[in-house]
Amino acid sequence: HSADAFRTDLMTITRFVLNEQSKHPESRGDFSILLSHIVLGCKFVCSAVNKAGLAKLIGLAGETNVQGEEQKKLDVLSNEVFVKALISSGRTCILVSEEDEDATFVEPSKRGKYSVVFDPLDGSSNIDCGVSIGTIFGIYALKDYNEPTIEDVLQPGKNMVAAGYCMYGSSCTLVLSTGSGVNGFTLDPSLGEFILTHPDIKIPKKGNIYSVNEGNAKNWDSPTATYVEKCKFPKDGSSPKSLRYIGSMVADVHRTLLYGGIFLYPADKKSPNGKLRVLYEVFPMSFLMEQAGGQAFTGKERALDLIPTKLHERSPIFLGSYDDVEEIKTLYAAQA
Ligand code: AHM
Ligand code: MG
Repeated sequence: HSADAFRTDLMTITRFVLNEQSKHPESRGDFSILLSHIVLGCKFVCSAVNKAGLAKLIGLAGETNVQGEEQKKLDVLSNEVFVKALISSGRTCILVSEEDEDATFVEPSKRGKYSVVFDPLDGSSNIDCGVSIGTIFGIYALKDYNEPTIEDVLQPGKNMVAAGYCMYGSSCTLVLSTGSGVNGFTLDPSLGEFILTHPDIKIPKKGNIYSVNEGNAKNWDSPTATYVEKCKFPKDGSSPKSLRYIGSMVADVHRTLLYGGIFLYPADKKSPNGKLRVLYEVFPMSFLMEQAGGQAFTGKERALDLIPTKLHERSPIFLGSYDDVEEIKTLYAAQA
């Protein structure tokens, strides 16, 4: 049994992506290089997040350090790390970050074919209390990247070639799809490597958890209100669903992916477009959900069909288990 005590054949994320690429003979390894830079950003943020509680002691984010210099907030720091890592990969041409008002156009000498949309540190309300937060990213490939324009990133989510997130939680988990299923990798801190721990993730067809900020219920539209009422007081004899809501999209979506159920950030009277951003929150998570066998719906259409008109546009979103999202779709269809 001693031989089994340690896994000796480790599937790192790099090895995994190289394997996938070898199925495409035309591939020149650009995607692996891009991904390794994203992974570096995730490792950096993970390490910074783990030390965040020590901020007062050692002078981290948002605190004044011993030299009296103002330290950068964790989200600002994370953004800088991702932007620099992505540019230096030499494989990107346009970057859209939640932290930056405008898109970044990479200078011609460092340009490559990929556009990356990302939220470097999502779940801001959870940063200071040590609750799970995450990075979300989506990747487009441009056919021609000599004259990149904003239109090149204002593309429906279904045009993405890859999407993923990294959750900084009780462990650091990176979930990735390159368009053929979803795989999860856990950071082994002693190796500094993400190891494949959740191969081919499939979301349960139906779940028994709903996840929504019920504090907004007063302003919900009727399909959302009806749906949540049914979760709590089912009329068909089934058991009520459990409510779980962390308030970090990455953590709420990660649980939904693994356990099944539905995550909702609906429109309400105060925010007719909901809260979550289309390009770097709604799209990547919708891409992963579909790749895992679930669905993602905006209240009007399949989320990945949406064509964004602005970089930081918002949309309502309902995503999760196939059957649960189907129910929401039926309620919206009945109202229309
Ligand atoms: P942020 O980008 O300011 O961190 O906001 C996004 C977060 C998501 O992670 C989460 O799903 C949502 O906001 C929670 O919002 P609320 O506090 O309104 O429930
Ligand atoms: Mg965010």
